[in-house]
Amino acid sequence: MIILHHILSLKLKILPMKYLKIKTSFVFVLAMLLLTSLSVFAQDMNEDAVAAAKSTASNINWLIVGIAFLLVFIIGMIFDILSKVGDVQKKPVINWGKINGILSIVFIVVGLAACAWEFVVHGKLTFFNLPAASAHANEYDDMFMITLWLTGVVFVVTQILLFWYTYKYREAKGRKALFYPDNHTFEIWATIIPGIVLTVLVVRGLFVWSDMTSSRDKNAMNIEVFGYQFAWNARYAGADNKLGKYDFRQMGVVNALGVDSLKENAGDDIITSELHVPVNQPIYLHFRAKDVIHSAYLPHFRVQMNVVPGLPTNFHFTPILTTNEMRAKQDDPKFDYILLCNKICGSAHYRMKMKVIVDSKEEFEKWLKTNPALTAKGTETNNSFSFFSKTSPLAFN
Ligand SMILES: [Cu+2]
Repeated sequence: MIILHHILSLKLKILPMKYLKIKTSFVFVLAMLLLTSLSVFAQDMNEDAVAAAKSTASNINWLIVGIAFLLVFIIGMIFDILSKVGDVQKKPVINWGKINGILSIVFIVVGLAACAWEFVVHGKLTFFNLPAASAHANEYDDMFMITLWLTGVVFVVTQILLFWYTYKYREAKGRKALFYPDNHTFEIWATIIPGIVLTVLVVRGLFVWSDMTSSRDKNAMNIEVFGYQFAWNARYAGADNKLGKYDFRQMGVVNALGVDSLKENAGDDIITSELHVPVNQPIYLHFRAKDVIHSAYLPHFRVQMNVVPGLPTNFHFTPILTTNEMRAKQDDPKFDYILLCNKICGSAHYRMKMKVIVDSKEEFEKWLKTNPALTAKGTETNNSFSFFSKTSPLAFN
């Protein structure tokens, strides 16, 4: 507590010493602890999370927590006594320069080790461990890895230098700081090199992004992805490959998507709760949200787009491996592609996901015909329809 009191008052200069008594520090820490625990419980948690939190709480060994607090308190007392002894002797007993220098080295070693651990252990949970299955995925991954390596190397080197020099030039008796205000040559290069590197990365990113999101392909299959608390629907454009108009005033229990089935292009639309897409077919996804901002995330296809109420967004991609091909490739018969919500959109956000199945074009047409169109007339049109024979045959071969 005394150390904390020193940190608050002297080291961080948050408050002058005379205004901050030890008791005040104690109350401050207590208030912080209380607030932290309150904010944890204030979150809208589902039942599983509440159960998990309760079991974690019961697993805390309060005796160890108490001993730890006591240890910190004793160490603080020792430092306080030593510094008072130094004051009386008019010669400091504690060498803070040395302590801070050593702590810098400890910090960088432990910090970098923790970074490495994080990469090895949790790196597996990121999408880089997920196989890629879209036409643009390889270029996207490539770009990400180049940026990660470049920034990673710069991060490690600069942090080591920063903490090493903090240690090397720590406060010591008789050492005087060198006044070194500027070095133009160094500053010019330190601006030009990162400037060029960042420009190359950003410009390449812009090209790849515009390529990924543009809708130049007129033969792309139009599919709407509709997000709401807490599920997804897909709407297929049917025989005309044109999505029918919708009106939010028509949204209700029966017509969840608010599609006006009597309007032009709408009758043959098909609404499903699974997203099937044919392989090697350019897909043009149109995103729409009912209530709050969601984010459609298809990790295997390296696709993510915010789904915003009142603001249509879209994304263009071509799946290149069917679900069955990917199952064989991964040697995992249970493998499935998935669409997840990647925006914390409410209490049941965690279950907002939709299965994605990449079919061969025959399988896809067969599946689509098992789903009814919005109107009986639309169903008739769809049943005699093959998307592939009416659009460019070049898309498949
Ligand atoms: Cu959501």
